[in-house]
Amino acid sequence: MSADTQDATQLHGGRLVAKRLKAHGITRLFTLSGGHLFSIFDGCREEGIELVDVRHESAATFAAEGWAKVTRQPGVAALTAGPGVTNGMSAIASAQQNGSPILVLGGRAPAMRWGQGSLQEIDHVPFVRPLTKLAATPETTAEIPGLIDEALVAAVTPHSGPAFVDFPLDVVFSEAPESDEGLSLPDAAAGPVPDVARAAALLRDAERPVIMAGTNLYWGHGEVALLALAQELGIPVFLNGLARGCVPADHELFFSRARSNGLKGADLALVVGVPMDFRLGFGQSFGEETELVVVDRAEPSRDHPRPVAAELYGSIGGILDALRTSAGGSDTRAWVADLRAAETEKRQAERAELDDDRAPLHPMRLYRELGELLDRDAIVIGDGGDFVSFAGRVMDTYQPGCWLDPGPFGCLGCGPGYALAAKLAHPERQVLLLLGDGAFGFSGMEFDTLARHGVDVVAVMGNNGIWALEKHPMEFLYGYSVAADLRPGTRYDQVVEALGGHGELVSQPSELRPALDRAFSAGAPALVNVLTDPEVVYPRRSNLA
Ligand SMILES: Cc1ncc(C[n+]2csc(CCOP(=O)(O)OP(=O)(O)O)c2C)c(N)n1
Ligand SMILES: [Mg+2]
Repeated sequence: MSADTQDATQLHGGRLVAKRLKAHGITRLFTLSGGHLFSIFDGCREEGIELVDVRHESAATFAAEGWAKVTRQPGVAALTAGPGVTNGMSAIASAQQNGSPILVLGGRAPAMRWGQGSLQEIDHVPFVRPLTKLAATPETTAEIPGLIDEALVAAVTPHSGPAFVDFPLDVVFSEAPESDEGLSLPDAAAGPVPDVARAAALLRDAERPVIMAGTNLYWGHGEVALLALAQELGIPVFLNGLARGCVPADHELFFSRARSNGLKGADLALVVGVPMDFRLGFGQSFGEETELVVVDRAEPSRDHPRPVAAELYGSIGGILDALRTSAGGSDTRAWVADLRAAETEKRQAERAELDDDRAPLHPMRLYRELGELLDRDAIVIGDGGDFVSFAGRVMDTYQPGCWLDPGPFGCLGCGPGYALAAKLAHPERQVLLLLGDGAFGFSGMEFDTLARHGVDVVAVMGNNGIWALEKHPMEFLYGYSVAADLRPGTRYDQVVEALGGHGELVSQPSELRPALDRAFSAGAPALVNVLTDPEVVYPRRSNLA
């Protein structure tokens, strides 16, 4: 041992964890208790990192993901050994598919007894590794600070995603010298800017260009460059995932309803930060003749499902800026006007549903009234089936990080964790959680968490008494449905009241606005339980492939 290390203060492993988290600006740890985590809790207490304790590890991990989604900083969860970690698996997979930078800390049975059958002993690393960018276990206490740094660097390096470190009980309860040195995290907006000449030439020749951008635009902080490019060249923009809000919904170049006209009719599409997965029809959402220029933070993890004309990987902002300064382009005004006409026509066609006066309510009626009372910076979270599909279609987003859905992994139950984190990160903003009655069952107990921590999220439930997104398709395919019904009219509002929140029941359209106003000023987490019509079928082509 050198003289230096002998002189350094000895700290226990949990404190070493907390010191590195703090050094990277982490202020909160989402968790659920377990003895394996006590030294990490103690370290966080000493370092001033707030513990936010929830009712299920899935919620802790979704909260870490939600934190990342609304702050673009890594979110951190601590899960106890064995079942704590296995309970977090769905949320880890979700973070992987959303590219969300999170760090999951696991407890772990003691190394000195490994293999002898300690309580909650299981090797997490082999089953967590396929879902993470790094999964590791320190063998000594002294390795802890370096491993925390490596894990955070892995989580934020493009493509960003989850990282996992578990801590054997004996290793994390022992002491090692404090170390102040460490890695710094890469700048999420930085990266190489490859030669854009070919893509710029394609863009210059395009008469009907479009931009289709998704989640990695947001992770790569590319929104300013995207808007500048779109405005300078007059390119219509379509957004999905976390990119929603990167161009405000009321911008003259933003379109949503006219998506198929735009993507099918384009001669050139800039596909920015979004994989051509099922959400883009595996590439078939674009026209057969549409040439594709792909821009992303890093090479894709899967092959593109159709040929692309150019691929540019690196700093999304840098690449879009380079395209803006070197491309130039043709006059797109007629193309933009065509799309605007289609957009306006489709929005007008929604009017009847938005004004629908039926009871139980049409979900679209609810979205009209919600749209009227939300601020531009409100954070809206969707957790449910058809209820959320309707919202995704009609709710407008004006700022980045204001629309959180489960993403391609589609895991029900993510919402309360996301909402908890969103409101903690932005206490001054409205946080609206849209919940299906089915979705509520996965993490409804988190209303207890919200109440205990004084986190005033407003949840609005579309309570149709069914798993609509499954029931209607099954009836369509088989002529009947099974395993698709819930109890009609369940008083989830009373459940929330019993947990310390505010509850409202809405069964008539006229009751909606007053109930929403009371919920937003309740001074407690609230659930507005809106009875919605189970006969309303979401117009869906396919939900499986
Ligand atoms: C964890 C998980 N289990 C099951 C599903 C399949 N699933 C997708 S949507 C849905 C129905 C959701 O019902 P609800 O939340 O009541 O919303 P509704 O469709 O009725 O509006 C189901 C079961 C899923 N996506 N995630
Ligand atoms: Mg339902």
